[in-house]
Amino acid sequence: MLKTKVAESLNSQINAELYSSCLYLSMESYFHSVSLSGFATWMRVQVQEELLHAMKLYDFVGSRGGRVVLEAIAKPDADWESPLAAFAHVLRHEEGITARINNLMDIAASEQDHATKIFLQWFVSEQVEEEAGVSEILSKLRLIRSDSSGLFMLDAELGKRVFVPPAP
Ligand code: OFO
Repeated sequence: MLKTKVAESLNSQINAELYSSCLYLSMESYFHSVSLSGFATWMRVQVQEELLHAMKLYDFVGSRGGRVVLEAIAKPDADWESPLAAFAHVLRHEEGITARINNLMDIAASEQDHATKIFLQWFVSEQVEEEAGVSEILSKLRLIRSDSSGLFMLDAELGKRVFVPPAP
């Protein structure tokens, strides 16, 4: 059975992951509005990944006899001044999510909840990957600056991203 403090923290993380999916869905629409369909595809995959993160947490809470209590999801931004500004936002956001996961891990450790610690290990590794992937795109956008051919090449590259559901 989950202790109250751990259950509340996991519930709060479900909300954070659902917010992430809304933020990236909003970014998908922004990228469509500036005719960068490859960036939009990348964001759609990101939306699917965030929903998967939320559902992983949801299922874990249920499997430990906890109760999921959903909260309102904050309204995400709708506009960014450039693709660079959008991806800088993504990196800031993911760094915040990493801090939340680390905090969750600290709570699980202080409550001596070993099962939750093992479960959260997947999220710790996932955040390393997320930050690395976003940092790479951000570096490319900084190199490209206002070179539109570079931007279109990156758009084509990002458009190849596909959602790979994890093995059951
Ligand atoms: Fe769920 O990792 Fe991004 O937010």
